Amino acid sequence: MKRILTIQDISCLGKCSITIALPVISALGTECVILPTAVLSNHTLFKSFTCKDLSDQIEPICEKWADEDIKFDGIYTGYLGTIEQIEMMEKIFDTFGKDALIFVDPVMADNGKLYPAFDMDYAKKNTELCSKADIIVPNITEAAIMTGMEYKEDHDEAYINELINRLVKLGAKKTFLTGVSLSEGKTGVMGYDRESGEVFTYQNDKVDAIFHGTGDLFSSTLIGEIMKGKDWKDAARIAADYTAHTIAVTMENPKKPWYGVDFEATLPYLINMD
Ligand code: PXL
Repeated sequence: MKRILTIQDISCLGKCSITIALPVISALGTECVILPTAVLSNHTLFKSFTCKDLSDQIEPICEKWADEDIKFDGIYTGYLGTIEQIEMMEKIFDTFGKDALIFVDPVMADNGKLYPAFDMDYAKKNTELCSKADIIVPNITEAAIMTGMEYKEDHDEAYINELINRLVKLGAKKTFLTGVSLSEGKTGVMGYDRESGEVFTYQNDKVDAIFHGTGDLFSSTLIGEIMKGKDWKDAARIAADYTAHTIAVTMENPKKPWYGVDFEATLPYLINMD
């Protein structure tokens, strides 16, 4: 069985980061080892939150795994709390990343804004982490911040191409840009493979609502499908379809929570997707 290490926070309430990565990656048949960077009462889009930083646990935990000679097929980083934690990822990549796919989702912003806990110094460090990855998965806001471009909610092909060109220069082998809307009523993902120069675009119907945790759902599905052996484009198509389907199912739930999507209801659908 393949084994992934995912490094991100535990938001006890809120359906994001580890509470999405663990069930989704497990459901796709890969062992998901977790390294929690912090424990929060809930994600940072609630009106307030508690946060216990776990930075001092990262090194001792990794030492135990190194003693056990544990190997990973993939390392997936998501929301990281601080610049110091990003610096720790570089060491983890050196220790455990030699034969692992390094997958960095530079979670820090959405809808044109940085998340409340972050500033531009953090964003700069996150950009550096992306240059160490095999695969990066920014949304348009994160991509604009990382490349010094203006954020455009309404965008055209020229803007997206420029964003992708600049992201590719960061150095990752594959770049997936999410939240790309190239025609009326559609949204999806654009991918670029540095080795072949191939560009890939996949669009779904757009739902006019904002849901939290959908980026984490997309990334967890994408790496889960890649671990299953799916080609990068098929994996992205499945991740986009699964995310869109989960949003549609959530919309139909009159009692849906405002803070996340009903992915629990759609996991059986994901398992059978091809
Ligand atoms: O879904 C991204 C995410 C992950 N973790 C925490 C967050 C957010 C988004 O706001 O606050 C703690």
